[in-house]
Amino acid sequence: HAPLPTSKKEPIKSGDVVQSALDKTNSKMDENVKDELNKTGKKLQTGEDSKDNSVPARKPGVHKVLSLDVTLNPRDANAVGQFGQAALFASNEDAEVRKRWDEGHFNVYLSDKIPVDRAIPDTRPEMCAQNLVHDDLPSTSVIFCFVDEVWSTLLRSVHSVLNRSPPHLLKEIILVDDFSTKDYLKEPLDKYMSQFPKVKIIRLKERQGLIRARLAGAAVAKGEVLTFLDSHIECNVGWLEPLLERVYLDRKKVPCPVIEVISDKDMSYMLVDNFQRGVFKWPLVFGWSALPEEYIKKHNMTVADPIRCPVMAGGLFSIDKKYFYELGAYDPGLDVWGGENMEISFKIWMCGGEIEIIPCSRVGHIFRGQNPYKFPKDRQKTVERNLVRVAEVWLDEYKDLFYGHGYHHLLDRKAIDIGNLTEQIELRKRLKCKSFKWYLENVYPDMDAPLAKAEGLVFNRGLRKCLALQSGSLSFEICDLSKQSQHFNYTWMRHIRQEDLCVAPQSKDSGFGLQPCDNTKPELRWFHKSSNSALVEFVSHHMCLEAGALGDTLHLNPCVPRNIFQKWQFTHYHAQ
Ligand code: LR7
Ligand code: MN
Repeated sequence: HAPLPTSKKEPIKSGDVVQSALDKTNSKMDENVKDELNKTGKKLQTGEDSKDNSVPARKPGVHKVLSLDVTLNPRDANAVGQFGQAALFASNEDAEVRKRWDEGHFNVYLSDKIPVDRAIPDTRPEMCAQNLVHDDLPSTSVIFCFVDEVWSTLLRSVHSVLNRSPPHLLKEIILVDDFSTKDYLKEPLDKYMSQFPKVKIIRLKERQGLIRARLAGAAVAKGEVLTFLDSHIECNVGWLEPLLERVYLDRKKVPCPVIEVISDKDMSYMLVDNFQRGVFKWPLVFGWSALPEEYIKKHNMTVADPIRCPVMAGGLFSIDKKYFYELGAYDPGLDVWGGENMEISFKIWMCGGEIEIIPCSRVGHIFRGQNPYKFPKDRQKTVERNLVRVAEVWLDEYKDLFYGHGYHHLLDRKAIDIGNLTEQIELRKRLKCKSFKWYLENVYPDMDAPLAKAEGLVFNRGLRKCLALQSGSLSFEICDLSKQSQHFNYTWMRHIRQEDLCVAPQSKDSGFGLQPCDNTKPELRWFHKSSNSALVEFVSHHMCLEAGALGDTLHLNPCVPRNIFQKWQFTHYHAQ
């Protein structure tokens, strides 16, 4: 499930909140600011941006972000959870809390008690309220997809958009009902939303999953920009303009708000740490990571500057609608949940765009431990299948790292049907997207992505000689780094490989051979944990590669821990 960004988790004091929110309120356009700008020639944004010469510079914006928030003086200041504070419940309500938990896998009981238009603390960095944006920003369609979302959370999401977005920039709110089963999401929802002319509801006739549900929403959207949000969020003061401003400055920028944490337990709104960006680890697992201190210094970054992100979390972002379609939108072959954030992230970066987190735009999201809805098929298999589609289209030779981190079994295409990828591969060609190598070097250089687990000479400790591949067969030689014939890779497929040939156990008696490498053949794989350890045959699990004590022969023998003729060492190890 979605990982939490780090947070100091300081409780919010209501006095502070109201005061700071009021201090920052500034809903009138400020002509003086324009003059001031002209005088000082001050730039709108700093950081990475100033070094980007690919787009013609636009003149700076002229008005302060409209901090519209009709909830600042809430009608029910004493209500539970008001101002984003933790809502409490008495011990005798415990059973009720438990009972309703599974409806959303968070505290549904409390959510229902909190006003649907509660105030939340304005958590933006101080300078955000002073930032300038353009008058003629593009309008946006906000798209919420949902399946069996909790009533009060869905409403709070919609209200937060209505109450905290400048009306001229909010074209519409599109609710895409991904075939929910709950009755309250049918007529009652229609009826409730009919009071808001901007809210439209689309109902899917069968469960499509969030990816195709978003596509259905995008297909009817009329705004120039699409803004996707999860259906259990609260948009903060001034959240929208900073996102649209980025798209306005460059239509290939894909801005994401800072995602803050709404506690699943007490529904409190929690500030998260600054300078966090979206990254991934193998096998394509999303996570947060703080920008290194040196990077912040080197780029002179302030807490309000956009943060370039190798990948986005997935659920909350704005994108120019035309650009979204130029990119081929999402791969419609992705099912239900998962992987689409990787797909769109790689696609954006490799095909000429950029993903950024905009600290002046903040949206709270309820992070929860489990998906509260059913997966039509097995959850794990669904996500794995989505990831394989992404890996096969976008990762080039690096897809071995994906499979090599616990997903070897997905190489067996008889076991999983990944569907047709022709269109996705064609799209990548047509868009002339850059390689994954380029992406790693330019967008995510701190990612460790060695193409082999180990490489170099393969030294046998008992024989004190190295493996060599000479005229089509394996033998031992005095170790010599300068000889290519002694160089092997221990790959992520767990192959012992030289060029296209892999070390293969042929049979117990007839010695060893070589076979053309083939990722799908488990019999070509060897376990090798660390330097000076055994090479264990993958299929049998207890047979080890052993050098003949008298010379040039190789055998497959039962593993014996103390046998040094079964101990092997590569020159370099990349992964632990
Ligand atoms: O079949 C489905 N149909 C839907 O309409 C499944 C889900 N959905 C809806 C659902 O009701 C919700 O509004 O899609 C939205 C996202 O589903 P969640 O809230 O269960 O997802 P998540 O928050 O656990 O997961 C994150 O990763 C997902 C991967 O597919 C999506 O990209 C989510 O949008 C994404 N959420 C965020 O980025 C919020 C921050 C989380 C983090 C990190
Ligand atoms: Mn979510």
